[in-house]
Amino acid sequence: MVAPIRVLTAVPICDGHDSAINTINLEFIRHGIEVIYLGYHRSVGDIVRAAIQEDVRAIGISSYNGGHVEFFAEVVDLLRKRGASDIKVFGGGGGTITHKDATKMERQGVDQIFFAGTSLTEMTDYVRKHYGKPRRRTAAKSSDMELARKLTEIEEAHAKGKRRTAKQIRNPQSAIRNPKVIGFTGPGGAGKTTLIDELVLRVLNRNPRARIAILSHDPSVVGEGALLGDRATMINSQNDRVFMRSMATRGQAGGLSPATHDCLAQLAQSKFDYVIIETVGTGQEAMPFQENGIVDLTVLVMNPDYGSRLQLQKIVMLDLADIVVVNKSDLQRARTAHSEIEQRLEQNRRGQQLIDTVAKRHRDPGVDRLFDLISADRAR
Ligand code: B12
Repeated sequence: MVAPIRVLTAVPICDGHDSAINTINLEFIRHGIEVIYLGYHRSVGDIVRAAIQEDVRAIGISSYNGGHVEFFAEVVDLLRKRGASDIKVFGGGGGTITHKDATKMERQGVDQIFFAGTSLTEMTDYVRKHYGKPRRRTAAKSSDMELARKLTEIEEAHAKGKRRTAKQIRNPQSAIRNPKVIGFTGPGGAGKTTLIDELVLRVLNRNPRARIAILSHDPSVVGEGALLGDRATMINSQNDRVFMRSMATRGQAGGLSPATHDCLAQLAQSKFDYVIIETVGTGQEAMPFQENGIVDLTVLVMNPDYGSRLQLQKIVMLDLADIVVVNKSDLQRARTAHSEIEQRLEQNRRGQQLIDTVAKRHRDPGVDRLFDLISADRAR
């Protein structure tokens, strides 16, 4: 088995035209490509940082609001400055990018511009042909790049059926666990990513030297391509003190990837204060952090709209989580949800914490409380 091609896609700053890239992302993932989607209104710095951390083969930019000649050139330039010229740049923007512009952009180092009328198949074939072969690497120029490449090695080793890379990663139990590892899980749409992003902001603000790693998971489409879209929701995590890696489940059920443990072991040996793992949106039976010692603390994030009280009896993570969060607690059903979940947790007699949050709200007191709980044992 060969690991899927990974590309990053994004729309430039001051540009909200995301319809084209959404269509293209979907076509790519259907053809076995893993797409890390950064969203729209993204700066050159955010795009290049994400591309390096995700160790992608190429960056696909969709640009409609003008300024494309300069914007694409700045991306190519910053990649070069950061020693990441092995990451290629391509893109399109319908009729807003003229053939004359494209010629100039290609001279400036852009691989290819696609014009109006190009079929989705042509674009997919291009990516497979040009970004599917092994690449030549130069020495890593930053700690982010070095770490990103190690994570790629781990994922590639797993794709070939090997659990460990030649570099002999220690397993999570024996690794020196400096960072606090926190696992976030819960159903899709509960607001896990937004909540994590708000917690990241609090960590960054409280400690000006703190560094955080995030391992974020999204499902692979029948074991092949995947849309890794959590970065598109992140605002505060677009920061040089945050190392984020998006992982596809690559055919494994349960919320994590086959390579998660080894990647976590690698991160545990790097200099982070916190490592946050976010699972895919999970179902009632999921126990993603059951394997011994994988996390220090588990947080189950729930949406108040889980259905009837009976549904709660079936959610296994309600027995296992250290903290249960009812996010979107501004919704009408939230008070009922809080008391139903509270009663359910009381039956466990484990002293589990229950917190209400509105993660989308800035300075939410519930998120502050959650932050105090998870950072209680960390230096201020
Ligand atoms: C749909 C659309 C909108 C929608 C956007 C919806 C959305 N969420 O994306 C809405 C109505 C919201 C909108 C708003 C605006 N729009 Co508008 N919009 C368009 C429109 C009609 C189509 C663009 C599109 O999605 N095409 C579909 C894609 C799939 O096809 P394509 O463009 O031919 O692209 C091909 C290739 O280039 C390639 N491709 C494209 N991107 C990428 C990326 C990669 C990685 C790859 C591999 C390939 C690739 O894929 C296609 C293959 O055939 C264009 C006009 C036009 N006909 O192009 C104007 C257009 C882009 N908009 C324009 C403008 C001015 C605006 C507004 C500023 C209008 C206003 N005054 O409010 C706002 C700004 C929005 C914002 N926040 O940025 C102008 C831009 C002018 C310019 N740059 O000089 C255009 C050109 C219309 C015009 N003629 O004036 N817009």
